[in-house]
Amino acid sequence: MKIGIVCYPTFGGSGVVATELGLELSKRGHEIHFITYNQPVRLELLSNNVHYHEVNVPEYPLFHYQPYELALSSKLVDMVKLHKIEILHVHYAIPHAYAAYMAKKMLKEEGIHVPIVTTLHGTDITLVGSHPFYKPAVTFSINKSDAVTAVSKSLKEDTLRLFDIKQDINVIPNFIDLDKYNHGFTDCQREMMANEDEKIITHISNLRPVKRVLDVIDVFYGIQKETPAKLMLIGEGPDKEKAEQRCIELGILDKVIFFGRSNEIDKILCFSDLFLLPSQTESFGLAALEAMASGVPVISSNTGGIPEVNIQGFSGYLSDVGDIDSMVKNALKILKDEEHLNTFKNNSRQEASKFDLHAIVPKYEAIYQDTLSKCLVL
Ligand code: GMT
Repeated sequence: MKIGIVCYPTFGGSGVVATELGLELSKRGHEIHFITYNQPVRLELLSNNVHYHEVNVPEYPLFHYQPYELALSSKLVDMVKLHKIEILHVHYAIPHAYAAYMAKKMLKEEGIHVPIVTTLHGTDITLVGSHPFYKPAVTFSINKSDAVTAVSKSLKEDTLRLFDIKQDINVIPNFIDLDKYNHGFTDCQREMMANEDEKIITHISNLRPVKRVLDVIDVFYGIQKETPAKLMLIGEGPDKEKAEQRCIELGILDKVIFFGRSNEIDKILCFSDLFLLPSQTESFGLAALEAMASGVPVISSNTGGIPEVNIQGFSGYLSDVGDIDSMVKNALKILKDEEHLNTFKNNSRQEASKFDLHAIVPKYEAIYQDTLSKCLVL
């Protein structure tokens, strides 16, 4: 199949999932066209089967807001025609599903039929999409998609609760390439990061308020009072300064390493003992899954789709949002001795293997096939 993938090219989970999906589909013989405003961060290799088309938005002083949707739908029209793309898969409803619908309509005028698959990722529904300023357009574009998928059962329920949806929503969970995590690094440079007796605690996110980064710092503060530890904080975002300030207030800045954005997450996870994800809301928690695949147990909140990934008492523990004491207690339970920690590490790997891309990607292929055959009938 010739598949056009629209996503955010940034470090966010939706862009990561879209990119990894495209790369795997290309290995399975499909021709993939990424259409977005920058080369996606995890898209390192372009090949015969993997193409990237940049959406340019010319600046014009009249516009207070540059019309990205317009540029995107025009680019989609051009690329579908030029490369004979058969199906468009848009990740994140806003504004991708809307722009794809416009492209579909324009193409129809020229006798070209291209169905749209929309994947909902979370904040496009729970935080941004349900805002009254966007809701009618988001509802419309979900309902006008030819197929809709959501990354967790919880996100499907949220979507049905928050919007008037007439479409079936297929749950296809996020996935990971387990081969990437069975690397057996020999250069796992733990000693550069911490002393032998120190536990390594890690958090990775875009440091937005929804991630509750101050909770990460507070939980770490509680942990290091009881056992020697270092915190690795990976990511950039609006709450980074607040996090640094909290570390200064608590007198633990020397125990916290701020990495900024990193493309070497697997290398950091390989020496981590525990992952913290205390989010306010989280439709899935891809970062937690990536940690688990590296054998890192997870202390998380119990919000949204996280319980579908992190299993209570097995791969980690879940607490109510903001319950720092419970998170500290649970973290110490896992870290209390090496044997216990190793059991949780093994369990995490085992649980993560349920999300192997070889099991999940065919589900998307089946949706494409099904959608294309339905559109042929119409
Ligand atoms: O979590 C983020 O801040 C990024 C965001 C995104 O849209 O890129 O992530 C959402 O999609 C990820 C991939 O499906 C999910 O793993 C995240 O849970 C979800 N984030 C939220 O729901 C807050």
